Order: sequence, then structure tokens, then C-alpha cells
Amino acid sequence: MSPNIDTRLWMYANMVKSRRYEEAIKLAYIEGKQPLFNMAKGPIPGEMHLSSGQEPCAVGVCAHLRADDTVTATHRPHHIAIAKGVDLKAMTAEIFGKTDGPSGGRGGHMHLFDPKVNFCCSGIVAQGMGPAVGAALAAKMRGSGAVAVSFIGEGAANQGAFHETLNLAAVWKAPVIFVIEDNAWGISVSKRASTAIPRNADRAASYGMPGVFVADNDVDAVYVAAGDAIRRARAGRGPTLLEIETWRLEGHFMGDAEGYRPKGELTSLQLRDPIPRYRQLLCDAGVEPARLHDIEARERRVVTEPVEFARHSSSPSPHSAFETVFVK
Ligand SMILES: Cc1ncc(C[n+]2csc(CCOP(=O)(O)OP(=O)(O)O)c2C)c(N)n1
Repeated sequence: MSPNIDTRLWMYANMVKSRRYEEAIKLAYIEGKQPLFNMAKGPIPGEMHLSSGQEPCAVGVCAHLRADDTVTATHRPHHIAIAKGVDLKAMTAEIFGKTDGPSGGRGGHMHLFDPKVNFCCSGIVAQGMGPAVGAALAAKMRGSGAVAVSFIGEGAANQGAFHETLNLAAVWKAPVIFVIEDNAWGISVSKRASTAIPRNADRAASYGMPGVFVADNDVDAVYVAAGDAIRRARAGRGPTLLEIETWRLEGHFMGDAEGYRPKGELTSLQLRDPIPRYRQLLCDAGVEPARLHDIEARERRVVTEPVEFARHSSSPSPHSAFETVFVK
């Protein structure tokens, strides 16, 4: 089913929020970092994987989700967390390594969670797939009608966990949707160099589930494909594998020199930036530019407060480092 105008505006607003958020995080991240990959310096410690360009995957799927649906995401999680409705202040404090984060600053940007909306993510590639199947099986046993969605990069499709979890999800007819965000690169390794077949969606056939490919980072097409898969899961008809062609407009991580990108690739991707493209589509559909302008102004304001909150939150005391570890 195609998205109605309210859903389309929600998806646009969420994509804008996500992009403004990544821009704000990027600016804060580079403060005092010289060279850029000096992870110990500046207000945000550790690595930083930005999701700019991949927003259609997050909004097109999460537009269908309820708070009790589970989402597991990856080391590149901000766009998905935002679309799932994760508390932005707490999330930002975690990214800054501060005590107001859900893990008291110990998890950082790759290890965010929010039990209110059943969201978590992990820096370990393919890690979220098993827990997503577990959450889906629990929902099925409880009869809650909830689903689980496991977001992964295309690099994760070559992990053993991918094949094990797809198999078990199909055996159990679990209400789970596996979403591959195919940005064509696993760090600096191209998909062509790592993956035996061009379309990971074809792998679904090995596990007797539908495999659906969505081309061209197309927001509305993601919404339609995800809606079909989620309705199917809620109706008790089991899992789906969704492969979305997307692109990252930043390096693998902040400080990545991106020497592996073919000349001109980034410029051509920037020209196909999904956010201005969607804006144009909405204008062509008759949405007043002033309405889009209001949304843009509102979302720009929304990201300012969490960053200020995180900056002013306190840092954990050094001896609290041992509070959450097992010591013999
Ligand atoms: C199990 C495991 N192996 C290796 C790594 C190191 N690593 C971090 S990100 C990454 C590439 C992931 O590529 P992809 O899944 O396509 O996601 P993307 O970064 O493109 O979003 C690798 C190999 C890891 N974090 N976990």
C-alpha cells in the first residue's frame, strides 16, 4: 500500500531530523580531533559511523512499527534510532560518553538502547540478528502481534549468523523482517569483492522466505515493501528478507580518507541525495513548499537541545568503570 500524505510528511520530517542530527554530531565529533582519527580527543570519544544517505531505509520501515515492535540495528544506528523514536537526549548523552546516557556513557554511539521503544544496536557485525529472532519468537508465543526488525549492512550477509538466523526464523515462522541496507561497501571492501551473487535478496530462497529487493534508495518503495513484509509477519506468515539499495554519503567512519572510492562516486551519490529528491517529489505531488520549510525549521531546532543536554551532562567518575563488569 502506498504511503498517504501524512505518512509521507512524517517520513520526510524524520529524514530531515536524522540528517540534521548527523551534521550536528559530525561537527561536535571533529572538535579538537587532530588528526581526525584521534579517537581519544574532543567531546565525543571513540569511533563514529554516520548514516547520512541511508535515511530511506530507516523511515520506510519504521513508519509501520509500533513501540512494542523490536528493532536491532548496527554500528551505524542513528537514523534507525531516530525513526524508531528513541529518546534523543539520552541517546546523545550516550554518544558523548556521559552519565545521562542509557548505559551511563559506557556504550557510546554503537551501543544505544531504549527499552521504551524496544530498540538496541551493536558494534558487532550481524550481532542483532539472533536477538531479533528471539524477540519475534517471544512475540509469537505471547500472541502480542508484535514483530521484530533486524537491520544489517550488506557486509553482514556473509556472516554465519545471517544464515543461522534466517534458517531458524523460517523454521519457527517467526514474525521478523531482516533488512539489509546495501550501501555497496563493507568498510573499504566492495560488495563485488566479497559476495558471490549480486542480489542478497536471492539468498532468501535458501530458507523458503520471500526476498525482496528495493532499488535506488527510494523512500516510498521501501515503505511499500516493508509494509507488505510487516503485514505478512503480523498475520503469522513468517519472515521476509528485504534488501534495500542505499548509499552512504560519508566515509565508513569519521576520519576515513575513502581512498577506495572510485573517482566521481561520491559526487554522483550526492547528486542523488534522497532528501532533496523526496522534497521535490512532495512538491510535485502538490505539497506547499512553505509547509516543507516549516518542517525543516522545526527539525533543525529539535536536534539542538539534545546536543546541548549531552554537553552539559556529567562524565562518569573513573572508579565507576568497574561497577558494571564481572570481577572474580
Ligand atoms: C563480527 C565483526 N567482524 C568485524 C567487525 C569490524 N567491522 C566493523 S564495521 C565492518 C563492515 C560492515 O559493513 P556492512 O555490514 O556492510 O555495514 P556498513 O558499515 O556498510 O554500514 C566491519 C568488518 C565487527 N565490528 N564485527
